[in-house]
Amino acid sequence: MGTALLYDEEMTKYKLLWVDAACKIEVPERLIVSYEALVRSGLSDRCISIPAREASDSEILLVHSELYLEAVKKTPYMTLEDLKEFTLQFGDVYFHPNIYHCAKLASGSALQLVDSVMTGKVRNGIALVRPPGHHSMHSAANGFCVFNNVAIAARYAKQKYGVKRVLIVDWDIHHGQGVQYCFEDDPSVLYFSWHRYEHQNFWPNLRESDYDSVGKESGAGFNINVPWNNVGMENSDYLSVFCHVLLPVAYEFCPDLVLVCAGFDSAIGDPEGEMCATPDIFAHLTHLLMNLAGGKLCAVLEGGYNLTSLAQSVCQTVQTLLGDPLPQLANLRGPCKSAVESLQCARSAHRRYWSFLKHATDPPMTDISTKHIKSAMEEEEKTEMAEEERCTEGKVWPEPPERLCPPVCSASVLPDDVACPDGLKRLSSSKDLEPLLVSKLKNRFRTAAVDGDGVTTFSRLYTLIEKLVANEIRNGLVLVPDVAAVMMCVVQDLTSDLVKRVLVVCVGKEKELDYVTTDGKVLVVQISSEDSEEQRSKYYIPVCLKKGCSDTSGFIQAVLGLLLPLGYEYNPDLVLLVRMPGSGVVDSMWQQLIGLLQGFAKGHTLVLMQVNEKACMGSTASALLGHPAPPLQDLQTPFPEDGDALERLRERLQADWKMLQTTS
Ligand code: Q9C
Ligand code: ZN
Repeated sequence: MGTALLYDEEMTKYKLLWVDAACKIEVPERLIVSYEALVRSGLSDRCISIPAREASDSEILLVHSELYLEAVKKTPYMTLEDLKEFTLQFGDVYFHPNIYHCAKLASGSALQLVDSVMTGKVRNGIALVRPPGHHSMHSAANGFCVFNNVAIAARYAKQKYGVKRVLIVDWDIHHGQGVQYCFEDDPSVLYFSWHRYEHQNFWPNLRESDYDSVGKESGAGFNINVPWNNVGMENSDYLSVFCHVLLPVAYEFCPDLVLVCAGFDSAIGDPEGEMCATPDIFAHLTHLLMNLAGGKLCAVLEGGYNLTSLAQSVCQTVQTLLGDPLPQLANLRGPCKSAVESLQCARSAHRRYWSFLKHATDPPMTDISTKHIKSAMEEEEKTEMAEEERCTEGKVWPEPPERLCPPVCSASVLPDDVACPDGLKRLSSSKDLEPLLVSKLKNRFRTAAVDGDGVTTFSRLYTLIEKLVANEIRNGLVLVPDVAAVMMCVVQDLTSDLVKRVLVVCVGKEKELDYVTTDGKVLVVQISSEDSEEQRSKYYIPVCLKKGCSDTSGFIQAVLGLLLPLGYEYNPDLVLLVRMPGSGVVDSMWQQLIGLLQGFAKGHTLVLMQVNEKACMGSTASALLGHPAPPLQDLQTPFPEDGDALERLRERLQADWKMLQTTS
């Protein structure tokens, strides 16, 4: 199952034919550099190339009016003067004799991509298209857009494949008002958009782009706007909104298909967005969506006007779709004040519709009332200040680091009588451990946790860890007789010399866990039904759920709202995932967890399981090999006390962990 790439040079063959300051940034080179970067990096060769096609009239009419389609149809025969005049009835868009042809190809490319994904020809894919789509409306072109490629694709997927729920994630820096209008009253399509807003001072200056446009009638709750009221937003701001707004709702919604309005004008260096998120953020945004809908994700290009950051961002997105390890994001500082305000307002506006946001706290009254358009002067001052504070002029940023795939994806350390799951490489030989380490381990052990000669498992395990650190193996699965004891050894003896920061995720009860954490070399997050004792270190975070790990709703809430932001801020070099015997975690949740944790430590995850839990080896192996997790279906409303407890825990930890901040 691969990744589809749609591209047709024909879509580079239209351009602005007159002078228009607003439109001059939408150039054919946008597509050329994006594609060339994919070719140069070898990524395009790894994709499955799918031909574009023209969308048919009836497909375009799924979203647009006949009158509008007929009008656009005439543009290829217009004179320059006619084109100019035709253009005048719309906002920030231009026409060209070949744009109708390209617009049909752009929409048709999105449909070809949906076909490839829905028929199982590929797992996911991207369509590099021009013109973009998300601003175009029922009867109007707008913002460089002619036909609404993604909106058409959503209706098409519903009609042709009986898809029940479509999630549209619009990470372009402009509000896709065309998409919002299209699905405003439709609960089968959940539209999420973040966008530069500046209290309505930024284009398209619409009142309805604010956080309080939540959808209408039966579609109420299915439109999510997160307005950015400042420029200069960074990686932390984007990730915070994903963890605390989009993902909880997306998981509760449980889409059958994810469409991305993949605009890269939200990246650093873009003249429109003026944001400061780096191109590697798109690797993480993509990754965070790849376990929804069983991995069925279609990205369709929208904006992106800095050719350098556009090309880099496209490559990051495609490389993630292909399953390569994620880049580490260092120094996440937590969201800025303005971003916290925005995400708090969005959470608050949606808490009545989504049980996963039910316990969100209301913003102070000053934030909740929509601010009016400020005077031009006041606004200018504010913008200048914000820019000075955060990202300074002359935007330069380093090229994203290379994302090297280890020669082995997944390895295992198993007792000799246990068969190795398909696709995993069994580690059977290993070099001898240092005598000092052996005596340490022997001291640690009073139990029969070690096999025959006492150290074979440990020497294999040590070899595995060395190979993870050396990037020779991406991840590993380890079966031992006593997970609790081995976890202790891994943390205290086997990783201490090799790894700077270990994130330990403990699924289920283990009482003696707290003493492994002292100096920040280890961060322990434990999810169980065990009521947490009072002593709390910044680096030991027990999460208590009423029904423990068997309650998938509470569990996924804890993962999205706590574990992910903590992991991003901590930025581990190794993730140790420990499955306590009898934790009760269900298979699909376990796979989701493994999938999401792959975003940390360049995918270096070590899964520790008890020998008597062989039954879940297959699903563990599948997740480690990068197969998408099955969707979490029919999630119940979380227990109110769990939602409450998570919210309180997050509030308490906010002082130490800035990425947990959801309130100002
Ligand atoms: N500086 C897309 O990114 N011009 N369209 C705004 C304010 C319109 C953007 C002028 C920008 C349209 C797909
Ligand atoms: Zn845009």
